Amino acid sequence: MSRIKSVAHQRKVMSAEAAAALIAPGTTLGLSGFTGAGYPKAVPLALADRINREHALGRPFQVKVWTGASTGPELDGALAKADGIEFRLPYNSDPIAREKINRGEMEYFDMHLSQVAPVAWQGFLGPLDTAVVEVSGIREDGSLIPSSSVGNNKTWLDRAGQVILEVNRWQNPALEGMHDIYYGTALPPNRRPIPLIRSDDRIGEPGFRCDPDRIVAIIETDTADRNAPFTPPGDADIAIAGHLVEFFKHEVARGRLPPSLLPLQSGVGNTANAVLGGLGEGPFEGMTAFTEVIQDGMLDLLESGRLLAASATAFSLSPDAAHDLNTRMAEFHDRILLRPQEISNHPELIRRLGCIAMNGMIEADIFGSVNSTHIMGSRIQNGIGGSGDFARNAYISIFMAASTAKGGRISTIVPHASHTDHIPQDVQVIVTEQGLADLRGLSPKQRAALVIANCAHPDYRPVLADYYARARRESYGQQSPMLLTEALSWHERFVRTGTMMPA
Ligand code: 0RQ
Repeated sequence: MSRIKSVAHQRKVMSAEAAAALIAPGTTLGLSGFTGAGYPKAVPLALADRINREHALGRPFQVKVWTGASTGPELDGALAKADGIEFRLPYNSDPIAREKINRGEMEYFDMHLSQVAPVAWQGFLGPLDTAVVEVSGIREDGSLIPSSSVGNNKTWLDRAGQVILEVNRWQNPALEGMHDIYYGTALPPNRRPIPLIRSDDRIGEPGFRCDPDRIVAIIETDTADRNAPFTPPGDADIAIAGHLVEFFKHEVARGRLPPSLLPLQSGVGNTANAVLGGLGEGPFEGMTAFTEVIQDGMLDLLESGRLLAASATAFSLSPDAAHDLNTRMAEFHDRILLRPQEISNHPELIRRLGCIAMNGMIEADIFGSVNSTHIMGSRIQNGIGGSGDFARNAYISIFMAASTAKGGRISTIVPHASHTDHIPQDVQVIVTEQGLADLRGLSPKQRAALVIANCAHPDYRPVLADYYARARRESYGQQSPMLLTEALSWHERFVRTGTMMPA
């Protein structure tokens, strides 16, 4: 049965190829999608085919791509492979697009996820020509039932000159009612407080409004989201989770956190998932989440009853968890809310609710600067995502990683970060499998001593201690002791020899 309940909308149904023909070279697309959930699955593929044909005829054809965050291979992968993306924002984890960016063949503007919608309204990025948005249905009144992610879709639908919709039958009909689309945002000087007091408050509408006159095409699809499987947590992940649970217990015991903790934000990846698993085994009850994505561990916590409710902008589930959720969506219907990312990641809300932010990192330096995005200072991995939105505004901002990468050839605790996304003022706790460093209230010298002692891998700890001891003697200044010629020598050594370890 068609998910399009409005007769006027049914008349706009066409093939993905016909819809792709409506997109002009050089224009800007606002596409749905957030970590492999709710991205359009037919039009980008048809557009990539069209771009390939144009390129074969020697005609240039590229577009500018704005999304919610990462998407799926049918979008970023296909368009990047066709050399079809001239410019991309705000977060990418597709390997083909990553390679193009790192070869200098694609421009990538990596920005805070909360700021994408406001920036689109400010207008300095130019006009948004076409929105391509996946929805799970169209109601009789023409309002749109969102899909498994909300992202920036409200803004794309409001701003774009023309709108192409993909109505995906694969999405569970029980998604209807789980979204909270807030229409109260505005640019200064007309901004007003967002009336959200608790993380699970409903402040908006269950669907998107969309002017039917701007809808130029509707495509019906039946295609699964791309759900990446989680590998079972490794020893390092389990150790990190254990250190964090101990830290939270300690904070509760001292009266610095309530027994139900504060609204949790958890990043993506295996470590974050293992931490959620660890919280499920800890003593905490009545928890809530105000976060960006709902991953497997979050569903387990909801199911156990320890997590009362979760607010996010997207699902980010393994295939097994997605299948499981699809069969039992109704059970979670009233306990999960999906919001626009300008609300799920809103700095003022994060600050006011007092979120506990837990995010992965590439590396941290001994003073607590964190690099979330760049390998050896110059190669992009993914992007800052929501980590900056949360880290700067959280009640406690935590970054975590195994103490080594690439089989021990890289130390993730270094003398000086090769790129900085989060300055020491925004990094309060660093955790590796070796231990946890609570850096709150410490000077740079106190931080360095603790990070080296608690977080560095034993193979690298003496080398780091030696560097720091010499910096204490020879540095130009002693507030943040540093040896300028050696600060990045570990990275330089890795690039030259394949390991950070001195010979
Ligand atoms: O490389 O893929 O070749 O194996 O980096 O690292 O250990 O698998 O960790 O998947 O948790 O990612 C920071 C990238 C960590 C992620 C980052 C190599 C490592 C591996 C991935 P391979 P792991 P994770 C909300 C919050 C920013 C966005 C964010 C991220 C690959 O967490 O993108 O926080 N964060 N969003 O081998 C060289 C090092 C390395 C290194 C790891 N020091 N040097 N390579 N690697 N450390 C969610 C969203 O915003 C959507």
